[in-house]
Amino acid sequence: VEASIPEPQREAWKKFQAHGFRDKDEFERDTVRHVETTLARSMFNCDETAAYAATSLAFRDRLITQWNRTQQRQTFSDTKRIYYLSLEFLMGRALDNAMLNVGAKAIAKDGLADLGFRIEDIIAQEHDAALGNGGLGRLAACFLDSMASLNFPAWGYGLRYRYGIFKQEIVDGYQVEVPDYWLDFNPWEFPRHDIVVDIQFYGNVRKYQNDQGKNVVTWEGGEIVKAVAYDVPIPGFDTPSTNNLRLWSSKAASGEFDFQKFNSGDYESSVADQQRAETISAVLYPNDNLERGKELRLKQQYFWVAASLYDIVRRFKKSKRAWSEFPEQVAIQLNDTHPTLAIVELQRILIDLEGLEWDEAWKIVTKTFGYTNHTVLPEALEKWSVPLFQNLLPRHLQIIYEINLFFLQLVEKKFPKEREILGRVSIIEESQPKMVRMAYLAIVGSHKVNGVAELHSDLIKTTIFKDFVRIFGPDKFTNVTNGITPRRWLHQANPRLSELIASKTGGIGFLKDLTLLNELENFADDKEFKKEWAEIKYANKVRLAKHIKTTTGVTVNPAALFDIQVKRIHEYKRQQMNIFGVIHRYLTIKNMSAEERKKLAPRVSIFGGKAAPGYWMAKTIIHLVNSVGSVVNNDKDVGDLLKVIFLEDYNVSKAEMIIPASDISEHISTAGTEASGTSNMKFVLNGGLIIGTCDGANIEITREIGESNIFLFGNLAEDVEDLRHAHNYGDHSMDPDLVKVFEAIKSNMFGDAGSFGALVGAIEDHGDYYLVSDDFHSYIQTQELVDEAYKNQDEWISKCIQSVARMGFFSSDRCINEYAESIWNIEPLQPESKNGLPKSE
Ligand code: NBG
Repeated sequence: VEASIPEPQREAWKKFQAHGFRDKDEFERDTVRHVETTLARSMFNCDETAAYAATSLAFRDRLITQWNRTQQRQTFSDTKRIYYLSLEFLMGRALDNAMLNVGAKAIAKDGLADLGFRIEDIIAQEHDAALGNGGLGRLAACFLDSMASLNFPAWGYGLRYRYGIFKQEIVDGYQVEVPDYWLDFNPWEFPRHDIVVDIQFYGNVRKYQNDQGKNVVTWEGGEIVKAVAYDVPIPGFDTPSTNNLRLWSSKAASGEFDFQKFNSGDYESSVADQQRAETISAVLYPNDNLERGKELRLKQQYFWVAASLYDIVRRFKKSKRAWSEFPEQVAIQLNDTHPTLAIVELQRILIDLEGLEWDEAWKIVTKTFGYTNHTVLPEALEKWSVPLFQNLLPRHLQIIYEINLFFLQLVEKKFPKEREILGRVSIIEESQPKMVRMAYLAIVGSHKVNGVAELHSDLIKTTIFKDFVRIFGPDKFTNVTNGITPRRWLHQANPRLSELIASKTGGIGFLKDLTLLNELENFADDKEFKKEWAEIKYANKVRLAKHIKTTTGVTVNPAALFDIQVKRIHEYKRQQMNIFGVIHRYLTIKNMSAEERKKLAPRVSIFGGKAAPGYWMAKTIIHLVNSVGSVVNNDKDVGDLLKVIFLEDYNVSKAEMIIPASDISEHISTAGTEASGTSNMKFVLNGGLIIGTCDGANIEITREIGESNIFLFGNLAEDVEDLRHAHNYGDHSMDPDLVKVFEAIKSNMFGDAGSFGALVGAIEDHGDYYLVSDDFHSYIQTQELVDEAYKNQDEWISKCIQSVARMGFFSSDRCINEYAESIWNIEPLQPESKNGLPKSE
């Protein structure tokens, strides 16, 4: 505001302010200009990469103007903002999304054609921004899209990893990890070299009385690292609102190497400081639903949280409001426990730096934060060792102890006769070494805690957080069922289906109000409509078949049933059960007469997903899938009846191609383990049916689309505990079909049985924790029902249409509106703002 241009001069600015592309001439002019000036190339050396770069820059220019205006609007209106803190943002590609959200894809398509390019080829040049592992990171990306599209004044805060999730290569059937250096050229970020925050680590705490006799605490010494802001514009769909994703990058505080050391010949160590600082934001930890307690990870967390809070507090302080108004201006959502330190950091800022009293500060803190839990798996719940904490963040540890003290006093008062509860709920676990339980800290420091699907939210209340429900009352705990953005996951991924839907629902309004899909119910039996529907599905399958051919060399028949399971590889997600089912199918086919084989529905079983590099069992599953594939796919007896494919390097952009091509997808986690799942929603929205367990959002999907449109099987969450108990103490009689599958594996049918020993052993000898044997029979039976149902294509397509019609609930727009109302207490800021700023086009 201080540097604003005086009124009389503003006309000159307005004349040249950038706006959306008026026509393709304007797009072409800008693109050519970027080729010739920004990229210093010409029409004689403009390849597709250069054309991608120039197109992106042309769009970026437009986005950044809107971004600026949105920020101005937010500053002037001075309303409450929501800050979404996530260690992962799995964004995927940006260009296609920007074109669609800005509404200029047609212009770009024509323009690029004039310049000699096909838009699809240009889009395909972009490297995915893969700053996340799986569902948690992609959810954050969908939320950003929805928050911008709904005009919420929202910021995302994350880390600018130099290496995103590794690229997966399959070599001789095994996963090999290759680093994902994605920043070679990234037109979507703006370095903000003027926004730099000093972040402190290690050092000592000093307590003393100042001249006024007040107790003062300072945190001194240690190491300083700089956090540099990089901004990524997030365009809303069909609105000029363009929000900001701010990613922090680490840099050495000195900025250059130590000349003294350099001159004395110690070149290496002069650079070492710099490198050590830069390591903080160097790499994304590649674990999904697993925590490993590495110091560098805690460093990442504090670095990011401290930089973000500094930024948020600075912005608040500009408004010159009283501190007590902080929660009326600021809502901070913690995406899982990774940013929990933000609670401690805000308390520290308020008491140590701003001089507030503890109670006053704590009231502000707890009103500000909300915490989303994304898992009940014990191995994924974050804990940090107290000695590690003490060394890295001594002041924060003190504050945590204080928070815990007050909290335990409250608990004691409430339940004076229950001594054991104190140990159970203490933020500090009395183990060797002691550990800080981050989820407990997050609960104590937030005003709302939510799960991500109904079953999951019920489970956290009755299991891992049971005591906390008694302490704080049930109202603190709530559910917000996950959602997905229909812009990327329908319109962008499946343009023909989107167009067909638009033709029957009165235009593309359904992309902003997904419940309008309801209209499709009227066409579930419409012959002409169904024909077009089937053609689109077939074309999507042909596209995937081509990809399979070029990447694996295997020919698959697009008329076969495409059965897809793509997600992170994890025992709880049970890809092992899927591949055992495939082996069972293979054995069955081998035993059939030619007559019987004719009656069988041909199937392509498609797998995809990364295993965490240190997760041996998951890697073994990948190896088994590939080994089964190389036997089955080369068996002349089987031919088209069964093909087994492992798709390499599953990521967001591949998901956009894979999901629209599915007939049936698998969401078959052990009941009670998958918090929500979000790809289940994407598959149904794209006209595929699902086979799944009564887990996560499958349950709500069933409620919405109807039991007859989903293939459910398996034990229920409420029975899991008893079954596990029986395995360990009673008998564990194996399913006979599964026994046959194991016999085949042990006969070396798929190569050396020894390499799959652990996989089989986990089920046969080690308690079958994920209940594969218990669910196997109903899984196989249900797959047979799928076969039967698929044979009646007419009915199948009706089921698909009906399902899509009923998926409106699963838009991330609905989800964000629920957060806004029940947790954030925040209103959208319409672009037609009351403050007299020009309404952007
Ligand atoms: C994951 C769950 C998924 C859920 C996503 C998004 C973690 C810790 N949790 O089921 O496993 O869909 O979060 O909520 O990654």
